[in-house]
Amino acid sequence: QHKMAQFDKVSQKSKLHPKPEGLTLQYGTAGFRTHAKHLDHIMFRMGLLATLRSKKTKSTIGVMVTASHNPEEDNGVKLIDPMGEMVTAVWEGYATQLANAEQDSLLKELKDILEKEDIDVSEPASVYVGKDTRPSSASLSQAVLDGVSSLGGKTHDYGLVTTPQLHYMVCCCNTRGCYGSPTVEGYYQKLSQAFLQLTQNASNRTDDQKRLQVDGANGIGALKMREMEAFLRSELQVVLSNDGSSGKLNHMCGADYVKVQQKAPQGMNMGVGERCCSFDGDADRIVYYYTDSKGCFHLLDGDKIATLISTYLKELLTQAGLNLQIAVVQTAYANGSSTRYLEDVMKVVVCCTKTGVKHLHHAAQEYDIGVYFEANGHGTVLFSKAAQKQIQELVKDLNTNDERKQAVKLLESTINLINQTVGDAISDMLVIEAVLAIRGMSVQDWDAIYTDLPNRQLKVTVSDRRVIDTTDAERKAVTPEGLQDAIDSLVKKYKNARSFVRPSGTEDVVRVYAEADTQESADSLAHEVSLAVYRLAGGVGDEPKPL
Ligand code: G16
Repeated sequence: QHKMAQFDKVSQKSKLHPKPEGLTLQYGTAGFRTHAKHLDHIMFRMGLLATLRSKKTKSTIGVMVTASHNPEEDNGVKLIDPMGEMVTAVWEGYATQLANAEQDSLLKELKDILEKEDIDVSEPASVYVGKDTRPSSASLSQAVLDGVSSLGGKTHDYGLVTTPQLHYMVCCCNTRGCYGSPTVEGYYQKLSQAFLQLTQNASNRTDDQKRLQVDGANGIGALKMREMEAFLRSELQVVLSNDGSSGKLNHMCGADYVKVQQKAPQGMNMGVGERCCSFDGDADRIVYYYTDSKGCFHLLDGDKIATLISTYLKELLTQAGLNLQIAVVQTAYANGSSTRYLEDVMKVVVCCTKTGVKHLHHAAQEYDIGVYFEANGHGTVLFSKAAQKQIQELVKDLNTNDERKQAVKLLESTINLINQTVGDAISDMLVIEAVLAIRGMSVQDWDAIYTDLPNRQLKVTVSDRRVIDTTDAERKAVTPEGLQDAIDSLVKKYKNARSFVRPSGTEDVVRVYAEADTQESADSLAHEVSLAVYRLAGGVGDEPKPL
């Protein structure tokens, strides 16, 4: 009886969020993402799915309404599993199944998932919901809330939060507060305390050294940075630009723009040599940069961040006498110089996964300490339970005058500062600032650790990007026929060259990456490979032009 009433309610409510007939959407790199006008039914249905997932896991699940780095007109949804991770591949499949069911078969698909997963629909459910600052996010997050309540789930609407903040809340809730307190204030307190503890170990920094220019991408990260500032007690002096008061989200600013264009964002007044960083639209990515006295732009991307953090952690482990294995997880976009440095000089394990934090996160969980970063600045550090326990016990065991004590305490505070649930621009920024302060390094010292190979990223529009299939962590194209051979022979023309192509999972484009010994070569290789994609994979519009 109860079940029937529940299904009736879903059926009634779903009519308020109808699916346009024939529209099919694929679950991409980080969930569904497209123009906001196509997403109302998706949001309602992801509310349903999160409720089922919550009933199944008997835990709180998160739903974040955001399209992160995409243009303001787009939107999207990211689903968060109990410990703050992305949902599993099987549930991605269910997401696609529900998203694409025509209106009259929605209940059938819903019941199918209930049956396959042996879920009792009368179980309680709890879903946390958050949204970014896009104009469309308000009504779309309401659609999520409607979906949850139609299946009898409880919701907590966090309103405007960064994606990593919502991941943090979900993890706090499901660990019953062990990870922290599930409030925005709890997040600021946990991170700022750890940051202040770490920076106590830095000697006499000037105000200039404490100063950091932050480009907020005109998004949620800017709002949250403003809220957090007071907690940092001037140990970090943030100069915020693109704070959303006038400019458009991600337009000529933000981490993706800076990384792909390899230039400073608009709206930032950069002094020579000054340390600057950019967040993306939902503040889960960060890149650093500066311009030198010749006006030359220097980018410190996710690869440089991974190198800085893993060098610091490795040193602390040695000082603390701890035998824990560090690994760095990258993707095909990692600059060849970074991989060489990590393997040959630092001698850490390096592995390569497909694009998408869900893949990197998973790989990083295999090690005592897994540092994972995509070149675009998306990443974090994971400490295994056993590693955390060893560190915490050593802090207690060691005598105050034991010289290992300081290193172990630094490790402990670093664990508290890093958001282990997902890449987090604010948390990563604080870790980087603390590491630079403790080691007395300038952004230039950090940049000098290794020199990037010149590289270029381009986009090609094709009629159906699914014609490109890849293997070997996306480094080789399997289809269309002849494309990989064409790339191989183009790469041979250049020195220290490498190139690959892959369909994007967040935008309707094919991405092309090339690196080589000079910028001219990287640009020319990227262009030639783009032409090969255009010709062999059904390019639309004008042929790609040389840079
Ligand atoms: C998302 C994913 C990232 C991925 C990026 C680009 O980032 O979370 O892991 O690198 O998309 O993916 P693709 O090349 O498939 O379009 P974000 O920050 O937009 O959520």
